Amino acid sequence: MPPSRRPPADPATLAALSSSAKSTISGPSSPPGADALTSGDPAVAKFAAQAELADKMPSNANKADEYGDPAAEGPPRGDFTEAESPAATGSTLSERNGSAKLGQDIPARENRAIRPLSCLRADSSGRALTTNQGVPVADNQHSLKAGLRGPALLEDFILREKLTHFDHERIPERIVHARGSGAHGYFECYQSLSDITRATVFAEMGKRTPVFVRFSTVLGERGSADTVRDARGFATKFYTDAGNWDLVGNNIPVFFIQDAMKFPDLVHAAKPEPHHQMPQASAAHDTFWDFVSLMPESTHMLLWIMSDRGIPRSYRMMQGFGVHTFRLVNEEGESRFVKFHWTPLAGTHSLVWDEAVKIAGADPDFHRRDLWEAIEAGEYPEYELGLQVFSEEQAEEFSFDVLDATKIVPEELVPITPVGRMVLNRNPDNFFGETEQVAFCTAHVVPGIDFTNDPLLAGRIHSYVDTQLSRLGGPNFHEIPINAPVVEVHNNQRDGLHRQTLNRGRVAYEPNSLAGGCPFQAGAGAGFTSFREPIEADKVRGKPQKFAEHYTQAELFWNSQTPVEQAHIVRAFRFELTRVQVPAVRKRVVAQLANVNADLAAAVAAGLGIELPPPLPKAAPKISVPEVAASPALSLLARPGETGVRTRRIAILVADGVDAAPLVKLHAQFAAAGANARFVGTAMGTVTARGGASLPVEVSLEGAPSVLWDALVLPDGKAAVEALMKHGFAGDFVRDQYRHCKPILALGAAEALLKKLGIPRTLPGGADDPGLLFGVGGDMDALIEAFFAAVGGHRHFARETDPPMT
Ligand code: HDE
Repeated sequence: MPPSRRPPADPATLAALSSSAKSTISGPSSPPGADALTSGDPAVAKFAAQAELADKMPSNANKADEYGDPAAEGPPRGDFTEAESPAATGSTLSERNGSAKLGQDIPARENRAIRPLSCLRADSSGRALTTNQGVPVADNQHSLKAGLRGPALLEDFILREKLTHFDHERIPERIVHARGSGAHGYFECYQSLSDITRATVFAEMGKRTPVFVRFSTVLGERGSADTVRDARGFATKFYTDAGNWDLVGNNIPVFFIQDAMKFPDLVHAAKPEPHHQMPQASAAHDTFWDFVSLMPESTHMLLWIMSDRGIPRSYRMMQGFGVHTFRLVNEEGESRFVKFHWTPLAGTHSLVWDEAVKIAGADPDFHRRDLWEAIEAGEYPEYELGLQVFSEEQAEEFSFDVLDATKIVPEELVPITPVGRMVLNRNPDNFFGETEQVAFCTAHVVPGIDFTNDPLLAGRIHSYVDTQLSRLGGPNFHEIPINAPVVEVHNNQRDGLHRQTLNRGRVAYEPNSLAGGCPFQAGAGAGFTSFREPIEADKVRGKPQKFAEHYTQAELFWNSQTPVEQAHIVRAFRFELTRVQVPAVRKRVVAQLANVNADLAAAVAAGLGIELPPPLPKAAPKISVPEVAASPALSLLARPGETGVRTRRIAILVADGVDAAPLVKLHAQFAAAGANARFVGTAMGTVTARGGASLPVEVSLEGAPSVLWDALVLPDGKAAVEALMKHGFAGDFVRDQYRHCKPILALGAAEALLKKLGIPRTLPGGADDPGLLFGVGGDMDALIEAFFAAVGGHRHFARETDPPMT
């Protein structure tokens, strides 16, 4: 119905209008006339503007469409009218009175809350101390006292504010994934995926979307060591132009359990035992292995965790996975299943166990430091996003269920298509404000991305929002700057603890006519609509039969590992189960492994000094002919990466009497290649090289022991080598480099040091050790080139024996 403009009013009507407009109760029976809008009286103009706006909506035009098929097929956009005057929807006439605090303008149709984080960054340079109320603080050294030796006074609001704030600095840590590190960056789309998804991140080639990523361990407390054996969280918040999308994944593509109902049990079993709160950040204890050996669906993930994936070299050198099967939905409402894969440009690389244990003491912040340093150095970590896209019909044919989070979809079955890359190019300003307060939620999806019925995912959709209520203190955590989307937020949710937004106007409900129907429902065209999945089912508690098969993919993983990786898996099980005290639990785990592979079970049993038990009974037989029996892509060694020596840490050992020239050359060439080579001495200060020149020691053996370096250069110079031979820590340093299979370049006289330590020139089989290079004069450039290749190759496992011979 067209809006009605009333004729000009007589003086009495205008007078009544004026007094009513200044009252908050009742008003004239007839609507204001057209001249009221321009009467010159702001109260009358506001009153008239709102009346006119409401008049434009004589009924709820969409109401009939809320019922039956129309709504289900695609909700209509809400009926709305834009107010001609901003006064119509304002809260107060006095909004015209600006100040330094309030600002001067009326922010009609604008949402300032989405301003970039730069407007919140505080810089105190050149500024004096103030209280939180902005009052300059004259004295930050003393509390207020009655006399210099007298009692402190309760009146001291400055001391009390300072202590009170300090007393409340901590917030509850995350229940799981408490220990983490974050970085900002962007995601860049390779090509438009609009044929398969409406998600705007994938809308066009080259499109960049800001992201914040948080990597984490799962079990440890906030201050625990980075290098423990554990899964790693890999959570990405995409600040898209259709709202935030959180892809909250792990570095392992499967999970321990199949149903959210078991998550608290799993975490209680894995966390420190409740009576003595031990062990910290480790699953190597009775309750974990008791639980998982009674939950055979965990077997597949156990193999991943016990593999070197459980001890990554760096957050920059591990894959990430969305784990669940999700849906992509396009404009036509067509859905396809999808699995998300992140692959690091730096390749997939891990620590070795003895090294991981020692790093936990030498540098508990190893991964945090590595990420920070790489970004500070401009060596921005990069990951490619790949999708496995498949249809529901294809999934029906698989021998496993794609809704079962303990299963992968092998690449041989559905290839991975690269769709974009993520670059992490900015460290946070403030750990607490960004990395600690960031709230990832699997419920945060955007149009074009949708859930499947994975029962684990269903629980997560609830859990992540719920946990923030106590962790971040209320329902407004979306307003915390790191969590706020880059698009405007409009709804009728109001109030709650720590609310920041000052919603203008008196309308906080929908439908309304007093705000012209705003904010109105976006409708199917622009808004999020759930994929219309037909469901005909009984309400039950249970699992599909395909979920009952627990071992085929664990065997697939085992079959896909190289012999070195298999040996590491055996040792990891041996270590973990040695920590277990109850024999029945050890035996049960070995019986579980017997269902995966007889050699694996036998090797673990031998390591524990027990007889090989009969296999555990199976809930369902193994798949007799699985689609894929071995997948080389599941080996860590399948992805050496493209970054070579960049960011690798090279220790150049120095002592008085070194031959400086080749070391200086190596130092410079590594720096030029983006590596981090440093002179490491037995003590800080300088060393005097042969010929009298001095070399600066950058760090001591004590400050940065062997495990913190990726490769080692041993110097030439007889006096220096003799000094190093007499230094027990230098011996440990070299021995650990060798044991951990790292490249070593021994120049000239340094060969004697290796000999003294019993380090063989050759591999156990007698062949040359490709990670052990010797330089005896000759062509230094060729030697450096060979060493670069050895460093770029990371580890030289061919020299590894169990136990180590050196
Ligand atoms: Fe989580 N998980 N989870 N999870 N998870 C949390 O959320 C939960 C699961 C993962 O860096 C918590 O904000 C349930 C699978 C990551 O901030 C909590 C279930 C995967 C992070 C929670 C799972 C993950 C979390 C703790 C089973 C791999 C860290 C604090 C139904 C795909 C995100 C928080 C960050 C964090 C619950 C299972 C990954 C308690 C109930 C499977 C990477 O809400």
